[in-house]
Amino acid sequence: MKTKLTLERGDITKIAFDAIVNAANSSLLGGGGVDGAIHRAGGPKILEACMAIRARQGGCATGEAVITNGGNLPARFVIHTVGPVYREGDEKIPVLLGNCYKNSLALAVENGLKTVAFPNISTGIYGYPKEEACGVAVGAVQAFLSEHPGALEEVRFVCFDEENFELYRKKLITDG
Ligand code: AR6
Repeated sequence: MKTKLTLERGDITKIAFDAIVNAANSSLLGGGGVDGAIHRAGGPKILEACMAIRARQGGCATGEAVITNGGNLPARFVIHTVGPVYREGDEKIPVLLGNCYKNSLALAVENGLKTVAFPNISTGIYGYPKEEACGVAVGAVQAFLSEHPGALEEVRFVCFDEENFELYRKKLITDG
């Protein structure tokens, strides 16, 4: 079956999917933005699991992803990925952002998960221009889905702000 690619305006902490993705930092110890919202809503079990991963592998590199329980969230798991801090003209930056989406989806498939929701990684505190980030995110997800047909049931972009929501709406209509 073809994977559904969907869009929602709202708060990702409310999504009852197999996994929601967190725009974390490499310490995995929480922060502001969506990371702060996920840890606040999910409670201490998520942080405990992040600390166990830190003890094992010393955090998470930019573009990589790790998985924890979902604590008190409606989602069963949280996939924590670390987006790049934006730097204009650096060719590695879009590659690293694309890796966040690709590696998060790969981790979901490895764990037998079927539904995954993403926030707009790097477009808040990390300063990635929203339109460019939208192009990278949609491109990376579509590439993964065409390479792994039927592996997932639904991938959803959850946009907190109106600007991102409109960009994704236009992009997803354009891409069919
Ligand atoms: N649900 C969905 N999206 C949200 C929510 C929410 N509850 N809250 C914010 N957003 P940011 P980054 C959107 O800053 O740029 C943290 O301190 C927000 O509108 O959360 O990757 C980490 O610890 C924006 O579009 O993440 C890192 O240090 C998007 O989430 C750093 O911020 C990403 O904004 C990561 O920065």
